[in-house]
Amino acid sequence: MERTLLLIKPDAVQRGLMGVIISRVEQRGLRMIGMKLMRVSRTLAETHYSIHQGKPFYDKLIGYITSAPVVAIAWQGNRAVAVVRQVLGATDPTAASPGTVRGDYGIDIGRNLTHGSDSIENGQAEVKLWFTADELLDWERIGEEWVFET
Ligand code: DAT
Ligand code: MG
Repeated sequence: MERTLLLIKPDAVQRGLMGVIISRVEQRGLRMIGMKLMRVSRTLAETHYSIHQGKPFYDKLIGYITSAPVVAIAWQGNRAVAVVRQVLGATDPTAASPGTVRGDYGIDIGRNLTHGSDSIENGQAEVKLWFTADELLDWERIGEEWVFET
């Protein structure tokens, strides 16, 4: 089944938005299979954002993500990657629709509160990068048949 990585970035943790962000995804019906509050090392930040290396915003992005604790969450479920991206909204909060996390709580692109994996392959890879196998739990939420048709 699809897996995806959600990061609640330092600004969202500092602003007390952990709960509302988790709730939005949880209520959508995805199954949380791993979660941890952690400080991001420079090495992990650079690996995670390697695709953006050399871009003008790269140094600030690494500084931002390593500046204070983040919450990393692995989610599983049908269409998990697209669902989390939809809940988060567009990268630039002023372009994100109202009703999305970024559209409701964000303003600057460099303080956009969250990260969500952007493809099925990256979802698998990012969950592996951020979690060890024994940090991921195999369980079933009750009533998943009322969320997923198959
Ligand atoms: P997303 O986080 O929506 O997947 P992305 O992968 O293109 O967006 O970029 C990663 C992060 O880098 C993004 O959350 C915020 C920052 N960023 C992206 N484009 C930016 C820009 N033009 N100026 C400043 N920061 C930017
Ligand atoms: Mg991205």
